[in-house]
Amino acid sequence: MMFDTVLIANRGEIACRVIRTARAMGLRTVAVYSEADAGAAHVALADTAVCIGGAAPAASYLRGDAIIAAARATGAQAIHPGYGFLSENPDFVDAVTAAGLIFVGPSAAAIRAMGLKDAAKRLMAEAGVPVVPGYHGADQDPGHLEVEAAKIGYPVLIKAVAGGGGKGMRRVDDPARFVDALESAKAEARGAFGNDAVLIEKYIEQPRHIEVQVFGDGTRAVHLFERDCSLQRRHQKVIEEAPAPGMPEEVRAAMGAAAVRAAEAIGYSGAGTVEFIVDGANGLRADGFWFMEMNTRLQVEHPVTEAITGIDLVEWQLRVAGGEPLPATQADLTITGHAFEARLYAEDVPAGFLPATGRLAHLAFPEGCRADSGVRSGDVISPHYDPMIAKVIVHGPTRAVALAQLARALDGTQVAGTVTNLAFLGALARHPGFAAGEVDTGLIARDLDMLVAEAETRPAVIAQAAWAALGLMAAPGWLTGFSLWQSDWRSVTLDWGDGPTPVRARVDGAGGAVDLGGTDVEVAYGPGGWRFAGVPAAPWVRDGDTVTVFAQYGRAVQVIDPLDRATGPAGGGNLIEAPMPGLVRSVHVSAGQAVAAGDKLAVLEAMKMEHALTAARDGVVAEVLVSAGAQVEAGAALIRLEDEAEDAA
Ligand code: MV4
Repeated sequence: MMFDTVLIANRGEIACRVIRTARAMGLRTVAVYSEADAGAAHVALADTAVCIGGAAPAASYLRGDAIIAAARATGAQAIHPGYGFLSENPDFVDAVTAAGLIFVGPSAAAIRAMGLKDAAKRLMAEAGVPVVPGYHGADQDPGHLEVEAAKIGYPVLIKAVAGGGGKGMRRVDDPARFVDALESAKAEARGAFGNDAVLIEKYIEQPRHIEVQVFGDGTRAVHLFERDCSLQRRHQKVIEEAPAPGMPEEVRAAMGAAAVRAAEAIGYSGAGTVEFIVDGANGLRADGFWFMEMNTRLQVEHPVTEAITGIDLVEWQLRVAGGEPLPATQADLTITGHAFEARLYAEDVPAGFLPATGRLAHLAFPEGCRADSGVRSGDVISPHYDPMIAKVIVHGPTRAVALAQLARALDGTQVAGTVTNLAFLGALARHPGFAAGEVDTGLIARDLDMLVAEAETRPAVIAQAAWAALGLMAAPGWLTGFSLWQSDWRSVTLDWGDGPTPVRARVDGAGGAVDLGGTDVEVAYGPGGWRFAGVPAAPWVRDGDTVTVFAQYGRAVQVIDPLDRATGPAGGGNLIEAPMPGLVRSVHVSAGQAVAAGDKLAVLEAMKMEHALTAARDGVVAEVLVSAGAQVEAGAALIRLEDEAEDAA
């Protein structure tokens, strides 16, 4: 190899993933990190690490100079960019090369050639790669573009040449709307890319996003088959698979050959992806796919290709960057089975997929899947970067088996401490249309409501949370719940999404029941441990006042501290209520008495503990509603303070 040390200019799961392969190849690894990532997994994984700046990407991961300086300082002879950040920045490639270092990826020229959609399409057309019928010329006069659109035939798509990921795109069905749509697309492109040039394409009605993995050595290239990434939401890929469902062999061969021609046309070196748009209207056809764009980097979803080919693409990247020829011929490469990847994000799906943050109190993945993650239990999901938690990858002998493995892997994935899109991924993995191979880019949008609907938390799950909150999950000792006179009822206030709810649990040695207020859940301890409503207890964790039961993709149940309730003014701020059922041990005030915030008003005995109920604010006692010795229910009013206005009068 031409180098023995590689610097990974990235963070999160891809940095960890690259470090693992580099280390397995006997290379020394250098991580770079922002101040916000000082405790991150990739820093711990590398042999050495260098802080390159502040949390914002522009202050760290996008600072090419700091990254190159870090390489020099640590003796790294090569830099792997991962994806995103500087991975497709030709000026960075030039700077790396000028510094006498090796960029693990394509040449700056290849990146530039694919950087603008119009030039890329012209180049591909010359190389005999099918491109979407349309106009991608230099003449941007609106009148000329309108004529071109009419020649193409409506509906057409106006696209920003500097665009990507659906930005600066406008569909036009009615010729009368063309000029408006053109202006709007150009305005968006100016704003987003500082370049308002557009191209026009025939609109492909039922598009499927099928991309071909290619690998070149600068002269020749091979393809490693296709990935179907049609399951997207707002141009964000959610679940990817390889190979594409319903792909006939001759179409696979035609797309693969076209992708190889594309790569060889630009002297491509390293891992790349040729993205096609495919007409999914009536089966995949050799005349129904067209070049969209070429991604000159290793992509997020590369693991599904690794699964079906058995190739480690990062190993190939490092070997070819180190001067080796292509590690395989096309004849060497075959497809085995089927693979899926699901992208697990910290995001609030019901709130519209808003990015979420939080500290991961717990993160664990089941057997039977590959989980590429950049965070561990205890890590914080940073608000500065993409809130990806992990990629869950499965590989099976057939698509049906792989999909069942994906569903099972998602069921067994345990995340506590932040909201995630896990339930959404699970719903997709069990979506009947998806299972039937009807992957089209509109699937998620069409069935969004069903996919984001949150199932009610099962009573057995809440009951287990109550049992855990009360500290009863250990194997029952013979004294547990033992009581001479009556069943040992214990109370706890829980909130599983419907607001604070008082819950009571009766413990009778190796069994009992939980009263959820209207629903009773039978509890029993047997050889397999606790069962709730006959269902074995699910794995669970407690983190502070949150119990997370890993059932139904994870249900977080808040344990409401009764004292918070007592001091939190209830009933408009005048009533002090019993936070749970109990015995009034003593009352310390009388009507008309002035009290200050924090003064002890009464003592309630409950759950074998004495709870002092204190005034939440200064005020005057209006009425004492109970006396010592009284048994009270949760929520019973004990003391009423006068309205603050009355006091002021
Ligand atoms: C198209 C198209 C229909 N016809 N081009 C979306 C982002 C970029 N990758 C290209 N995209 C599209 N280009 C023509 N001529 C429909 C889309 C499209 C899409 C394509 C693949 C997967 C998901 C998509 C979601 C919306 C639009």
